[in-house]
Amino acid sequence: MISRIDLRGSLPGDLRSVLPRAELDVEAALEKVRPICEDVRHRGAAAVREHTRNFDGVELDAVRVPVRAVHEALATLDPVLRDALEEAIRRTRLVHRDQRRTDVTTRVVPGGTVTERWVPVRRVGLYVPGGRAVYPSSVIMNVVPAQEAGVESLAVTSPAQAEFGGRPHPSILAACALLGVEEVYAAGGAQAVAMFAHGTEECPRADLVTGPGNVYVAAAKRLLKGVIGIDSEAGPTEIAVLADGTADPVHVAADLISQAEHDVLAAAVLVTDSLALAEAVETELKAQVARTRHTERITEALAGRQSGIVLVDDMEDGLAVVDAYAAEHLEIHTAGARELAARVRNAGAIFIGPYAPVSLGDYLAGSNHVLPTGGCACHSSGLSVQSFLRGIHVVEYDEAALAEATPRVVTLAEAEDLPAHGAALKARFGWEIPSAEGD
Ligand code: HSO
Ligand code: ZN
Repeated sequence: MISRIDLRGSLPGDLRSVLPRAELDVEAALEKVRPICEDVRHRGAAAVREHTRNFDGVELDAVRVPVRAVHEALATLDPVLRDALEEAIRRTRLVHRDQRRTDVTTRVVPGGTVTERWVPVRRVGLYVPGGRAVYPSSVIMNVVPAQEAGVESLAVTSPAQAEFGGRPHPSILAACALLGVEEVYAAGGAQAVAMFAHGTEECPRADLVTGPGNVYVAAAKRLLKGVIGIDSEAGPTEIAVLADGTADPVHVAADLISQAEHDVLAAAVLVTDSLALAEAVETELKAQVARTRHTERITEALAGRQSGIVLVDDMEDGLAVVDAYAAEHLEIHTAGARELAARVRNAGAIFIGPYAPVSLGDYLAGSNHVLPTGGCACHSSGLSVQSFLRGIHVVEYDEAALAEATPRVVTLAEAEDLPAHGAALKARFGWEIPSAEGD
């Protein structure tokens, strides 16, 4: 069911091109979402309601969910689920609280300082998927870093669900209530991103939109970035496992299956130097997939061209492969896993050893589960407090420090044929270039 890619012997120069990966055609979706976004820009809430009727089959009087309904969802939440959500919030908050930044002032020269001041984004819209993917855990992973960053205005949107009276899934509403978020909208897809980007009568515009969604959400983010800030365009979930002969095939197979469970396009990749492990994992996959609930979806994900077992000669080659792949999640099941993990350059998150599976990170490790997919881990990080902050440089120079800098500024400005830049400094010193004495 899962294909093998044999890279024993020597690794190809362009490793990326031989590794399995899903192709997500965001470009094709762009043309579909463009008219929707335009419509929301021109007609506001009426357009959001109309597209909600067309796509979600729900007739809404208002896109905003009444605050009362948010609190009611919490009141009727199963207490065992409430306990699990509360503990997830507590652990996630612990980790994200430690990500807060403090302003740093650098004394560049006597009388001249630059301070980096960290300022939260004022208003953020958080997108939470609906439909098959009802993830109250994603509410936590988006809201907690925004709150810890000090974002003052937070709104959550999630698709309207016909079976819940046109509101988002009750567990989404309950998670919002637990986190103290009362501004919730029943909108999904491109119209929800456009609602945040342009604002409507019901929903003031936001400065930033974050959160995973389907290909239409990704396309709307791509189209509207500039009008609104975005996090990454999250694609289907990925897990890579780097394992040697010491790994337990039962764990490895279970973890590959756990992420394949998300989507037929989810990727599960095993990289190993042990043929015996590869064979044992194949056997385990067959046995475990048959026993799990979403057999069809998982079978399709594992058989897809985005998944595979990559055979390498040794762990050095294994490292090269996982770095080239740049997985959203990377598990390491090898002897000396921690040392190997320290050498990995590209991964959204790394999970070390047999007792740190990705599923723990999805819910309760304290780490964030909104992570870069599609190879973007080679240049981007997952969601964090930093995602909701801007670093503003505040420059303060006194007269003597500016005088000291003037000759060099004038020289650099002349070199760029921008004499007025130099003149702006000279104007302060009677148009003379102060001497650069004292260097
Ligand atoms: N593995 C997903 C997150 C998630 N898993 C939510 C369960 N619920 C992407 O990192
Ligand atoms: Zn997951």
